[in-house]
Amino acid sequence: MAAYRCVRLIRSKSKKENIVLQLVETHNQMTGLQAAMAEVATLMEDSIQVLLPPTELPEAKLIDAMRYGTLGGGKRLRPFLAVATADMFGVSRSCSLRVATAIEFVHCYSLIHDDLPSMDDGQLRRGRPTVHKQFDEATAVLAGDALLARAFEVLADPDTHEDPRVRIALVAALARAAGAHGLVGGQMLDLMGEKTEFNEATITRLQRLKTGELIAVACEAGAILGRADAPRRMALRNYAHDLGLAFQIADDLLDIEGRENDVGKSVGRDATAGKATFISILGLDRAREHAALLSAQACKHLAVFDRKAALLEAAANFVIARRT
Ligand code: GRG
Repeated sequence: MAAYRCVRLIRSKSKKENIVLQLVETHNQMTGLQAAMAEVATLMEDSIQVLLPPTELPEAKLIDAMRYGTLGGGKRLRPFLAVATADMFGVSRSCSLRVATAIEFVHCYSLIHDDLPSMDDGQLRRGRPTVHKQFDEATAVLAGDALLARAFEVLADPDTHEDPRVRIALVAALARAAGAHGLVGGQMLDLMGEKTEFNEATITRLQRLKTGELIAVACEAGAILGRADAPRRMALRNYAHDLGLAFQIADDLLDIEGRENDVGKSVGRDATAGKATFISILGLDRAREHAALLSAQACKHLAVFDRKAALLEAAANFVIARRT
């Protein structure tokens, strides 16, 4: 409230005052976003606890590894996007949180598998030993597999939405994003990138598949749940497309400039593996500029939603400013 009054008091009179006004608005936007992301992160912990309860069955070790790989960490960006877009269409939180959790299960599965010795051989994830370090390699493979299956089980459950057509649309969208022309296809290109020199177009495709498709489905899921019309669904896809690429460039920058303790995972791995990234092609400065451009472009796609999309706009600014 005080910050709002402050904005009103300094209504632009000069260039300097305009800058101050902008700074205050950005600060307000980020504070609102942080609160909203923290809220979703808390709700996600509860939702994962409910959808992945501990067990004393003989396969408890597998469930423990799934819980270890999903609970207690991460920015929960994809769940936030799913919940925020669903909120825009007035969808109940009980539905959107189940969808957000399913998407996070797929994300966590991909991180667990990406960290395996046969892939990136990561030792640290979300500030803790990776799943294969904490348990063992075979358990990490199985935990990832079981999380992927659980994601679709959750979406197909009538508790997620009463209309089977909506549930099928959600299953189809997540399957597409997770599959050969999504996450897994992107990971394949990523592995090939260690031995092949990719041009900018192929790197863009790699990143769109590996990172962008899951971010896109998180945004689209809210629209599917809210039975949004085609133009609104397309606007969200376009927003997510630019957001995903901006997010990936920020991730590449963190891999070079971030400190392991802040980022919570091993850094410097792309350069060590000789992988082509946006930075190896564009250089640091142009990559940073490109990320800022994509973030601004992402916001433009939201015009159709007016102030309803304020949190998504803030998220586009957040992904390029983040330190973790
Ligand atoms: C193994 C099928 C398979 C896919 C792996 C997700 C992925 C594809 C690789 C992860 C490696 C990586 C660093 C990708 C870049 C972008 C990315 C997905 C970063 C991790 O996502 P964040 O920052 O992580 O949202 P948190 O921990 O906050 O959830």
